[in-house]
Amino acid sequence: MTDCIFCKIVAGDIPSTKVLETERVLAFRDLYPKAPTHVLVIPKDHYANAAELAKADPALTGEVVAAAGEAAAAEGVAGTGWRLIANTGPHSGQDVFHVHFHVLGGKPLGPMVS
Ligand code: D5M
Repeated sequence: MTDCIFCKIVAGDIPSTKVLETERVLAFRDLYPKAPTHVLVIPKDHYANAAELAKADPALTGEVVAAAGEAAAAEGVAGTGWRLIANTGPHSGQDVFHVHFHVLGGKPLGPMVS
């Protein structure tokens, strides 16, 4: 998608700090981290949200979730624990409409919803 910021990151048109990359998945550091560890994990192909991704390609959904675990390990938080979040739609506060899973960790994260 030409107007999608994460498609531009996949294409290399916008810089990112990569954590890991596979044939179909990219993980990179969030530009505005909400925790000491904050990585975004995305499929390289464009889907608007997690529900669309899961419906269209369950295998790719699994690859993205597996990559989230690998990204957590690569960032050193596999042992202390981490949170996986996919904001979906207006009430969630989703800002970027290329599905992305937030990997958050590096400190006790507290309640999930305030
Ligand atoms: O989260 C969208 C996330 O995307 C938010 O945490 C900021 C992050 N973001 C936005 N632009 C960039 C770039 N260029 N690099 C890295 N991270 C970025 P949402 O769930 O949609 O609210």
